[in-house]
Amino acid sequence: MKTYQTNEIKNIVLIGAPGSGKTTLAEAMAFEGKVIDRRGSIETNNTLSDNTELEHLYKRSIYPTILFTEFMGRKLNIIDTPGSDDFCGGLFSAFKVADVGVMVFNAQNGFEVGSEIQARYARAQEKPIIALVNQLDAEKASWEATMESIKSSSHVKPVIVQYPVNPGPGFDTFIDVLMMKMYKFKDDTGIREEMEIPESEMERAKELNNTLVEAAAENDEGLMELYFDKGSLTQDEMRSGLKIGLAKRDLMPVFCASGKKDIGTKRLMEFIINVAPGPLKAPNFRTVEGEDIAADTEGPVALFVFKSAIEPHLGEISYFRLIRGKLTEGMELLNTRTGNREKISQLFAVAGKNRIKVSEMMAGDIGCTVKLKGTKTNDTLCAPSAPVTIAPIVFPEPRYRAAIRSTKTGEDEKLGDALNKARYEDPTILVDYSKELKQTIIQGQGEHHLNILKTTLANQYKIDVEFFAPKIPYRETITKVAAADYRHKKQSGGAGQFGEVHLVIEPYYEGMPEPSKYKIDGRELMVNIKNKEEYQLEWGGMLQFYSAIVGGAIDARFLPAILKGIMEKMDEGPLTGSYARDIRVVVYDGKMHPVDSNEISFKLAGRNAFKEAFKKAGPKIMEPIYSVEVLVPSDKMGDVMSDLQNRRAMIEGMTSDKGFDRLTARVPLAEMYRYSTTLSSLTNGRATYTMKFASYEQVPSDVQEKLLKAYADTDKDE
Ligand SMILES: Nc1nc2c(ncn2[C@@H]2O[C@H](COP(=O)(O)OP(=O)(O)OP(=O)(O)O)[C@@H](O)[C@H]2O)c(=O)[nH]1
Ligand SMILES: [Mg+2]
Repeated sequence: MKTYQTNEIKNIVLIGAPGSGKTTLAEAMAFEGKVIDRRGSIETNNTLSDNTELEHLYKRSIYPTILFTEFMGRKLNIIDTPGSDDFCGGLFSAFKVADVGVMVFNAQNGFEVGSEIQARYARAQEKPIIALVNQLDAEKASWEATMESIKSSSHVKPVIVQYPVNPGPGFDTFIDVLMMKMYKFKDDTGIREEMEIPESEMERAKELNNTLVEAAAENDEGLMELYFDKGSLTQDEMRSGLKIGLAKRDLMPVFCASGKKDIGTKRLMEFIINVAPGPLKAPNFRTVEGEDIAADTEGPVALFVFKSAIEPHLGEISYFRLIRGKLTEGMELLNTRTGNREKISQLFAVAGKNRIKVSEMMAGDIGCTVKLKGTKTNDTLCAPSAPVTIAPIVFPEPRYRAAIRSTKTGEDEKLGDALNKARYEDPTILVDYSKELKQTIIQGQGEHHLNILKTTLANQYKIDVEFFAPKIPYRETITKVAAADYRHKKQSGGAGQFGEVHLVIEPYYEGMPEPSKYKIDGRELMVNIKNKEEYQLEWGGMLQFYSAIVGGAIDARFLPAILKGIMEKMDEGPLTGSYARDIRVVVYDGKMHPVDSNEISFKLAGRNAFKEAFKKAGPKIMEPIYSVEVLVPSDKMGDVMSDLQNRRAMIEGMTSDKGFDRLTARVPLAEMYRYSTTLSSLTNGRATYTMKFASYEQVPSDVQEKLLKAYADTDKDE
C-alpha cells in the first residue's frame, strides 16, 4: 500500500439512525476501493465492520469500526458507528477524529429520532454533514416523504445534489444535478452507465440545478457576483461554493443511494474527495493548553488515541489519528499523561479486523498500532522533544446506574479485572466500588448498553453477573436538641461489662456558639466544657465532640472509646444506615464500675446513647437530587411529563424546537432507576435524556416514613 500524503486523505464518520444502512454502505465503499473483492452482508454476518460475535448476534453495530478505502488515488478513512444511542460513546470518539459526517437516512423512515439525536451531537461538535438518502430500493421507500421530513427537522439546510428516478424495488437510476448527468446501474454490481438526462426529467433537473447553484453561490461574495453576471456557475465554481457552505454547516448536500445494491457509492466518494474538508482544511486540533496543532507533516509527531481494544491472542490495539508529523515504525514517543515512553513497533492501516502493515504514515491519517504498554483512549503520544496533549474526547454523562455482582461468591477480583478491561475498551462504562453503599456501582448509557456488557462478561471473561437496584447515597442529620442516657451492662460468667453514658446532641452549623446550657425535657442542664474535638467528615459535613463530664464520673481514658462508638453510628446512620453529618455531641455524665468497665462497654454505651438521642432529635433524611433534561417528540410530552411527576420531579422549564420539546426538571436519584427503559417504552424510543448530580435535599415525610420502616426491618442492631 502506498503512503498517502496529507492532501490525499479524507476522514469521514458514518452516522444515522439504527438500521439506516451505515455498515452496509461501508461495505460497498470498501468494495469499490478494492479493499475487499466481494461484499458481505448483515444477514450473512460477514461485513468488514460488524465483525464481532456480539454484533452478529444482535445484527447491529455495537462498536465504532475503522476502515479505509482507496479511490481516485486517495485514501478515505471511514468510521462506521452504531446507530443506537446506548452506544453513542463510539460516535463521540469518531467525531473527535473525523472531519466530516455522512448521515445516512432510511428512505422508508425519513428523519427519525435516531437522526435527530445524532444531528444534535453533530451540531454540538460542529461537524459538517453530508446527507445520504439510502435504501431507495426498498418497497416502502419514499423520496418525497424523506426529503419533506429532512427539510422540516434538520437545523442545517438540505440541498439536493441527486434525486432518484425510480425509487422502490426496481431502483436503478438517479440524476445528479451537479454533474447534470443520469446514472443507471446494472443489477447490484456497482457498475454504472453515465447518460444524458432524458427530456422527461430535464425540467425537474434544471430546476434543482438552479437551486443548487444558488445555494453554492450564497456562500461566497465572489461566486455571488459571478452568478449575477453569468446567470449560472461552472461545476468547479459550484464545488467551491458547496465546499464553503458544507464546512460552515450552512448547507447539507443530499445524495441518494442503495448501499445494499451498491448504487450511489462511487458518486458519494467522488464528492467527498472533491468537496469535503480534509485534514488541511478542517479545523485544527486543540491542545489542553488551547494551542492549535495543524496537520503539518514537517512538524514533530503527535498522535491521539481515540479507541482502544483488546483482541484475544494479540492484546491491546490502539487506534489513533496522526495529528502532526510523519510517523514511522520504530519511533519512540512520549505519553504525556503517564510521562512514559512508548515504542511504535508496528503500524497498520485498518479495514475492520484486517490490518495492513505500513511503514510510515503522514499527518491527518488514521491507523492503529499494537502492544503499547500503558496507553489508553484520550492519550496523546508525541515526539519527546515537543510534548503536547490534545484536548480529550468529552464523553456523555452516564444515564443508567445499577449495582452489579457476580452470581458466584469469591469472584470479586476477577470481576473487577474484567470490568477494568471493559472500561478500557468503552470509556462510557463507569465502575466504582462504593464504600458507602457497599456495592459495586456500574454506570452506562442505557439498559441495553449494560446488558451487552453482561453478555461480554459471560462470553469473554466467563463471569456471570447480575444487576440490581443500587442503593441511594442518602445522608442523615438532625434538626433539634435531644439527650439520652444509656447503660451497657452484661453479667455473664467471668468478667462483666459496664459503661454508662449521658449525652446531648444538637444540629451543627458553622459559627455556632460554644455550648454552655441546654434545656431538656423541662430541666436546665449547665455544661462545663473540658475538651473539644472536631472532625471534618469524609462524606461532607462536621462532627463536634465535647467532653463536659463532672466529678470524674467517667475516666478520660474511656472518651476515645465513646467517640469511636459515635463514629460508628455516624458512619452507619441510625435512620437508614447512611452517613450522618453536621452534629454536635456533648458527653456530660455517666457511670463507671471499678472492675467491669472497659473500652468495649463504653464504645457500646456511646454508640447506643447517640443512636437514641439521634432518633429524638427531629432526624431527617437527605437525598441526592439530579438535574434531568429530556428531549421528547412534542406529541409524547404529556406522557413523559406525567411520568416524571410520578417520580417526584420538580419541572423547571420547557422549550420547543422543530417538533421536539426540551424539558428540564429536578428529580430524586431514587426515582431514576431504569428511567431510560420507561422513557423508551413511553415514546417508542423517540426520546433521550441526560442527568447530572445537583444537590442534597430533605426527603418528603411520606418517603422518610417508608425509608425508616424499610431500614428498621433490616436493622439488627442493639
Ligand atoms: N433494501 C435495503 N436494505 C438495506 C440497505 N442498506 C442496509 N439494508 C438492510 O438494513 C438492515 C440494517 O443495515 P445495517 O447496514 O446494519 O445498518 P446500520 O445503519 O449499520 O445499523 P446499526 O449499526 O444498527 O445502526 C440490514 O438488514 C441491511 O441488509 C439498502 O440500501 N436497501
Ligand atoms: Mg452498523
